[in-house]
Amino acid sequence: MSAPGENLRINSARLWDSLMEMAKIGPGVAGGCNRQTLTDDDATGRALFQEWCEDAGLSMGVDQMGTMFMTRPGEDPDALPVYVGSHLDTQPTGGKYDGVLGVLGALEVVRTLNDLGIKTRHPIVVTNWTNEEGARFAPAMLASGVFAGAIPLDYAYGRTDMEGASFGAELERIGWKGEEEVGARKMHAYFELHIEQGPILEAKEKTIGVVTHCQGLWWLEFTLTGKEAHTGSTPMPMRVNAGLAMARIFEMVQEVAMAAQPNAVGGVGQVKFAPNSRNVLPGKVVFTVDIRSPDQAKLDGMRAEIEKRAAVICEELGVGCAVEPVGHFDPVTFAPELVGRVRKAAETLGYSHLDIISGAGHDACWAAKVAPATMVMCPCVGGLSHNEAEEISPEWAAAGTDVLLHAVLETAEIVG
Ligand code: HGY
Ligand code: MN
Ligand code: MN
Repeated sequence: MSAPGENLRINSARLWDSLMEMAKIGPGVAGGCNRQTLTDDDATGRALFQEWCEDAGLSMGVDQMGTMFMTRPGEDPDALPVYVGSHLDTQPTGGKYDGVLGVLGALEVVRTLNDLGIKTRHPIVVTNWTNEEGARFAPAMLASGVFAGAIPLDYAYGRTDMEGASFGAELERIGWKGEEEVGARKMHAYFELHIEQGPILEAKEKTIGVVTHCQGLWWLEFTLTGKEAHTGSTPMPMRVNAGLAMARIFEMVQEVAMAAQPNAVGGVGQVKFAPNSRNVLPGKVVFTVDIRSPDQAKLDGMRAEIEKRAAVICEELGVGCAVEPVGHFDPVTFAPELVGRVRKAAETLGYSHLDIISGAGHDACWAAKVAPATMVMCPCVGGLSHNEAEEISPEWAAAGTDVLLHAVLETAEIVG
């Protein structure tokens, strides 16, 4: 079936209004959002999304990880659905568009098809994956990881946040633990629209990112054990200083990532000191090293070097060192046929475009394990994301969703 003409576009004002409406739920303190997974705000956002979807004639299914599947029927009851989605959960100091554009852009695709009475052979399923961010419960992309069979359901249920609350208990508490077996659904294809979260598209003045790959990731959780002692009266030679070991490991991670350039990153976003008292040397320091690369050998090489050198650093300081991988996926190659449809859609619509490797991880990375999958990206201002100042233009949002519409339609096949 040929792709629809260049005049077929989404309703940009309706999309932008929906983005702004959703952004009011779990607002941040600086213009962004703090709608963390399985919080009451997440539940409120889910309810609003469900209302909008049901108003658009979609029927809801929810799996045991709380992922929401909103189905628009197709004309062929035997045809596997085309899934289109992303995530509504945000970072604690997140933006209004990370993930949300992909979920509400998918809903806008359906709303546009409804407006025009367009029918498709394959059903279309608008999807909101639970806990993409991994901010409250590691790892990131947790529900899509369980869906792809990469993460056991019980492991996911047992993950705990900084206060000790478990994923499973919180999912029950907010009333979004569904009945469906996770991963039982089969996909004809999966598309995800997402902001780039990096500076490339804006810098190169390209409106659409044609996402060919996504870099792989390791999240290595280090637990360093020192000796709690007085920061004033304990002589320097007597200290078993886990905080010092942490600092040296941070420096070393930076050095390893810089030595692995180009196409490698490494850093730490979260640290927990215990007892975290100003005048007590820490007995325990827990932090997660986040390393990524599109090159498998480089990614695994960085992991091996960091773990080896961290052990030496801790040995020298008499500090205990335990490492647990709490997040991982290998570099992803998206389905060339679907990537081609995204590129063709951008050309049909007259949008400048650039092939790009995703720096951030996405649910599409796990979907790609079980079905042909790909992504569409739009720029974001200054490449800034995971920051309340994250910003995109209505034009970029509309362009990305127009391309999503065309690529999805070519895959779901217009009938009648
Ligand atoms: O970590 C990531 O890349 C994503 O934002 N969860
Ligand atoms: Mn995201
Ligand atoms: Mn994110």
